[in-house]
Amino acid sequence: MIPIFFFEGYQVAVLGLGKTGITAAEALMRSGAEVWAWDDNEDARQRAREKDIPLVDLYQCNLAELTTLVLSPGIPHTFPEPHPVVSRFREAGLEVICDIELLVRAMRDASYIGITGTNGKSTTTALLGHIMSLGGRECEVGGNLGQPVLTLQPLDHTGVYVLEMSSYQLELAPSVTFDFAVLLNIGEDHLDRHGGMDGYIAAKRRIFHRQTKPRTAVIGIDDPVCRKIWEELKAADEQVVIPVSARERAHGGIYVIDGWLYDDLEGREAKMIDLKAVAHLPGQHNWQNAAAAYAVARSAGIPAPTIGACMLSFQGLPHRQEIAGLIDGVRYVNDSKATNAEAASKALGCYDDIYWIAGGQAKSGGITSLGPWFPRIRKAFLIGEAAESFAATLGDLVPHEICGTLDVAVAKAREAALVGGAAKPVVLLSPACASWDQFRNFEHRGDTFLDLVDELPGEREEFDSHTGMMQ
Ligand code: UMA
Repeated sequence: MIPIFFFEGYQVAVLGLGKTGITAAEALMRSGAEVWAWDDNEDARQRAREKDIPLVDLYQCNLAELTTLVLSPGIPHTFPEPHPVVSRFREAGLEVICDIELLVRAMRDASYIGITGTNGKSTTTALLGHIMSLGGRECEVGGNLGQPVLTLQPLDHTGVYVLEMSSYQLELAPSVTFDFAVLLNIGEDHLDRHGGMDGYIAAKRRIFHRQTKPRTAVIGIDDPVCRKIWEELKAADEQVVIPVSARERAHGGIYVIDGWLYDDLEGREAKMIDLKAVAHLPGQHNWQNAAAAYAVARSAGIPAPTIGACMLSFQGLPHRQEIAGLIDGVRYVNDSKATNAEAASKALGCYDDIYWIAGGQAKSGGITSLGPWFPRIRKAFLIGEAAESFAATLGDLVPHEICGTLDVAVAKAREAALVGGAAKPVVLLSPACASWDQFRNFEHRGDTFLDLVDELPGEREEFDSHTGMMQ
């Protein structure tokens, strides 16, 4: 846990007692601060009481002795409107920050790598952490991907924090200047929290805040918003700027063409890694993640062959195109994290003969946007509340069956895949829906799928977790 020495003996307010708030309160208390914690939800307050975290009603308390409110990133502080406690603190001239700000103030000697983007930031963060660790760096990985940063280990000047940064966190950590800052891509997301697209872009752009050379910006140039930011950063010439692309050659950068990663950092194109052989980074979206991770690791001095070996041994993240097994020639893939059509399209684009398990609690727009991928789907097995509406969208275009529950869908998909005659059949759980109609969350849905696959009969083929290939 991070010692927050500068608040020893002082009172500090903490609002929101989810993962971030509980760990912030605990780190502050261990460091000798007097914590005043609050959450609008009584269950959350009860969980805090059980951990002996002192509760103080921050709507009513005397602000005279306070300087700081540590805010959970999920709580609005600007749009759609500031939380009343935030307004109260700001009107009194007090600072409002998140746990990342406490980390960077406490661990001043360490290096920092920040990764943001609308999609792919968790995978890129985990991959970079894997490469930096195996490359011999003392390294701690956390942030938005689920590990609150104040639970990480203290690091000195030899260590590096690899942090996934959400747009919410970027707005609440004014002191952070990343040695390497990665912006992967920008699409529409969280617009209500940022007052529209301009606010969202501005929040993401904060990843490059106060960078000067030799600090480095790594930026995906495959979408128009990031491409424009790249051009602006290049023109301003304040930090080293490295473009990455999963589509086209990028002079002075890292790019992927036909699955091959090319290193052009020194202006001499070199063909480096065959990403098609990396089982846990399938698809063009993952190639962009791999290119960004390579750009940082290579610039940080990790040798290219080490990076290539690390990519092969990367296991991916749970519930994101996670390989659940190879049974009787059928590959089972758990992509339960795909809670909307956009996310499901990434997995559907990776395989040719798909037995697709989809459905749950539908998002607006359903699966109409997935039309281009329909020819890859041999048959769909539909579950949950969305089954009828998905069936209507699939119509005569894709054979489908309403299965109701996941256990029925897995059994039926297996039967169909076994007799379908496809060369490389894949049973893919990529639901394009939230899970809450039948599961606690997407993790519960994915774990249930893994258990069901574990119980399937048949001959399990030896599976090389490094390459994802049958041996
Ligand atoms: N709360 C209030 N009042 C409010 C709103 C919320 O008191 O008006 C309380 C809730 O009752 C709850 C707490 O605030 O107890 C929730 O705080 P939080 O939403 O910040 O959740 P944490 O558990 O602290 O998780 C946060 C990130 N959540 C969000 O940003 C929404 C987690 O990212 C992150 O993994 C975690 O910190 C550790 O760093 C999740 C996420 O969905 C995965 N992120 C978004 C995304 O990826 O798109 C940004």
